[in-house]
Amino acid sequence: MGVKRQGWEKTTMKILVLGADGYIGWPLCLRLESLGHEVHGFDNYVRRLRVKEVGSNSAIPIAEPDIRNNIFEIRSGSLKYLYELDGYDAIVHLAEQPSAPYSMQNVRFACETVNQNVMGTMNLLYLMKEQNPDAHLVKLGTMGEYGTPSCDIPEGFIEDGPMKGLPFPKQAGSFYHLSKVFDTQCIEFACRTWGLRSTDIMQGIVFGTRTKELNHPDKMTRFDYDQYFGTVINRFCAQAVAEVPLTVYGGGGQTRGFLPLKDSLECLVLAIENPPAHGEYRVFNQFGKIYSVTALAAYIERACRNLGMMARTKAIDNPRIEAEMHHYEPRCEKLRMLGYNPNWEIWEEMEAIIEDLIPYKYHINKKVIYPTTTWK
Ligand code: USQ
Repeated sequence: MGVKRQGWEKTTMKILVLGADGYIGWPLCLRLESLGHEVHGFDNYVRRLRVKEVGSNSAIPIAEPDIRNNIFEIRSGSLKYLYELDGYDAIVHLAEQPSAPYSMQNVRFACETVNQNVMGTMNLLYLMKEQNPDAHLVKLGTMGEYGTPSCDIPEGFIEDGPMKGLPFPKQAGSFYHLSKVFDTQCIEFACRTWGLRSTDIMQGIVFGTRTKELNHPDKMTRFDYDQYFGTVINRFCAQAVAEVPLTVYGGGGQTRGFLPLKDSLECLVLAIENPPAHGEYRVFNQFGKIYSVTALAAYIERACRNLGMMARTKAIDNPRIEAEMHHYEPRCEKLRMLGYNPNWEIWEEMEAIIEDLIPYKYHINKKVIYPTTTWK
């Protein structure tokens, strides 16, 4: 079967997805396979354990690994035991501990996050150097690496002046985000020194339940809403469905870039199918639209009204140390140049999530929603 899209000459690619059981990894595997690529998945299933350990669950039930494996096979194991990288065109690295609050609980969780994330990336870089230096590493970083500086945020590199071309300074807001800053430094170093090639994706906050491949109960991807693994839009949707107040932290002026899950897949596919040159380290800022937390809460209220429901908002003390009123002008041009065009309305996306959660209303554990971990 031949597929041929803009800028990409091969008919199929051989792609390894690390973190294939995750919120993004699972639907990404299904998407890449549906595009005709040869896809191999790898995961150690630690996310499932961590969510259970914090007393939570995926609001939308997900298939057990053996059932998932009948749909798409995921090899089980830890990144450090990954040994065979030969022959892959692209390696997508999503296999990290993704939660800022989880990393901020205490020294144990901070070290666990930094250790696993950074060591995983370093092991992978060495393996690529030894076995497959031509492969394209697509690495999931985060917009949170940049923090919230008072100037506009370029895509990875300073664009003008005497420091033009140097990496843009990072000012992460948690040990989790810092682990990604160090990943970034390692990857840039590996490209500069060993001639590897990579796209480092500075992704914003992903939300949503739907992609076109998630069309059967056994194919659903996880949906977390607890204080650690839920992110703000998904949490607010679950809170509205569970009829608890929306947890706006502090002043609510915190502003971030967001994109639906379907756009995250589209952007990752664009990066994979349009690889950088050998030895190139490139950075994509990956988000669709920018909102403040207060604006999101207002949109959730609107989405609920459209569905005949009511959402209430409750400002609570901010458990994090972060700017609550700040400049936020990050650029996102490279993916737009490859064809990404965010074409959705936020309240419609929220309505879809809420509709998908309503059947599982009594599955949502209200006890794991309120934040107890603080940055103080
Ligand atoms: N927030 C609330 N109420 C909540 C949850 C969050 O007001 O109930 C606020 C937070 O204080 C923060 C903002 O919403 O200002 C975003 O918080 P989040 O938990 O949705 O996102 P964050 O901790 O930044 O991390 C998430 C993912 C992470 C990814 C990052 C992208 O967990 O893996 O790297 O989003 S970004 O935020 O662009 O760095």
